[in-house]
Amino acid sequence: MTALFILNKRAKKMINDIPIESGQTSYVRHCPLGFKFKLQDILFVLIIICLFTLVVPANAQDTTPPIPFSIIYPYNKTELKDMTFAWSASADDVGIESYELYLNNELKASVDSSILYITLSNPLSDGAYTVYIIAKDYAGNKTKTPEITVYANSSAPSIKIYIDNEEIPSGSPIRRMPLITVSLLDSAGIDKNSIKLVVDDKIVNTSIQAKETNASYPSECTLSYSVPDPLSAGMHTIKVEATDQFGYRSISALNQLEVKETATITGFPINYPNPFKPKHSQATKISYSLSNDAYTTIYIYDLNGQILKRFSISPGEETSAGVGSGGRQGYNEVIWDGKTDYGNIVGNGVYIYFIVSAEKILGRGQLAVYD
Ligand SMILES: [Ca+2]
Ligand SMILES: [Ca+2]
Repeated sequence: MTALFILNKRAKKMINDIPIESGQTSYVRHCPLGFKFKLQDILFVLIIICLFTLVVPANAQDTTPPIPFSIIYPYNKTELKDMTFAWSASADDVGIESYELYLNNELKASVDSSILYITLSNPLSDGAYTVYIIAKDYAGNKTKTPEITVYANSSAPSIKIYIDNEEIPSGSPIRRMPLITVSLLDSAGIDKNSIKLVVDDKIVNTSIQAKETNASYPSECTLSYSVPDPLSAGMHTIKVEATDQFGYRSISALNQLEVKETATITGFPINYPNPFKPKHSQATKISYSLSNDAYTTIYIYDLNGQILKRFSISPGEETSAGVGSGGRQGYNEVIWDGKTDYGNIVGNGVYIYFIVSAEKILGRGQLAVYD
C-alpha cells in the first residue's frame, strides 16, 4: 500500500514536471523521454492509479467472508449419475473471485464467480463422497457450504461364498454339515435387509455382521451358517442374493455340490506295530479301506475318555507313498508317532481310536504303548 502511494505521488510529480512548449496547445505536453500526451490521457492514468490505490487496500483489509450459500444439486445421500454439482449464489462486499468444489476434502475443480455449477468429465469410482463448495472473495476470505454425502455407484454388491472356509467351484464335493460363510462388498452401501442365503431353495435364517455396525447401508457384510442337520446324499445348491442401497442386485450360486453317500469301512481297521515304542522313535500305522472318498477324522482317546490326538483328513487325499491318507476311496494309511496334539509323547498304556465320517463312527481299535 505504501509502495502504491509513493508510485502515485511520483506519477503526479512527473506529469507536473513536464514542460509546456511555447506555440503548442495547452492540451499537449512533452514528457522528458520525448513521448507526447494529451491531458485527458494523463487524467485517465491518474484515475486508474487512484482507483487502484483505493480498491486494492480495501480488498487487503477485507475480512468479511462471502455470505452463506448451499449446494442445491445433488441432494444428500443420492446416487450421483451425471457428475454435476450446482449451488446457490453467494455474495460478498469486495466480490466473489471463485467457487471451489471439494470431494472427500480434496479440491476437485473450480470456476469463476459467474458460474454456479461444475460437471466432472470422468465418472468417480464407486463409493461415498463428502461434498462441499467454497466461495472465495478477492481478499481470500472463504465460506463453505454445509457438507452433503453422495454415492458414485455403477455395480451390484460382490458376493463370495466359502464352504468350510474355502472358495470352491460348483460341482465340488461338500461335507454333510458344512460351514457356509459369505462375504459381501459394495462401496455404495449394502441393503442389509436384502441379503438372503438360500440352501436348496429354502431361505435360512442367519445373523449378518456389518463392518460399520451402526450404518443402515454398510459397505461390508459377512454371514456365517453352520448347516445344523446333515444334508442328504446327492446334489445341493447354495445361493446368496443381495442389493445395494440403490437397488443394484447380485445373485451368486454354487450348484451341483455333492454330498457323497456315507462312507463305510470294508472289514476292520488294523494297527501295526501294536504295541509300539514312540519314545524310541517307533510309530504305529492305522490302515483301513473306505467305500468312497469322504471327510474323515481319527480321534485317539486315553482310557479316561480324553481326546489326545485328532487327524482331520480331506476326501481323496493321498500320502507321499501314493496311498490314501485317510479319506480316499480304497486303501488308506494313517501314521501316529505317539504324540498328542500338543506335541507330547504319550506314556505307556492302552489307547482307543475312532475313525469318524459324517458324524458316524466307521471303525475303532485299540493301541498299546510299551516303551
Ligand atoms: Ca469479503
Ligand atoms: Ca453398488
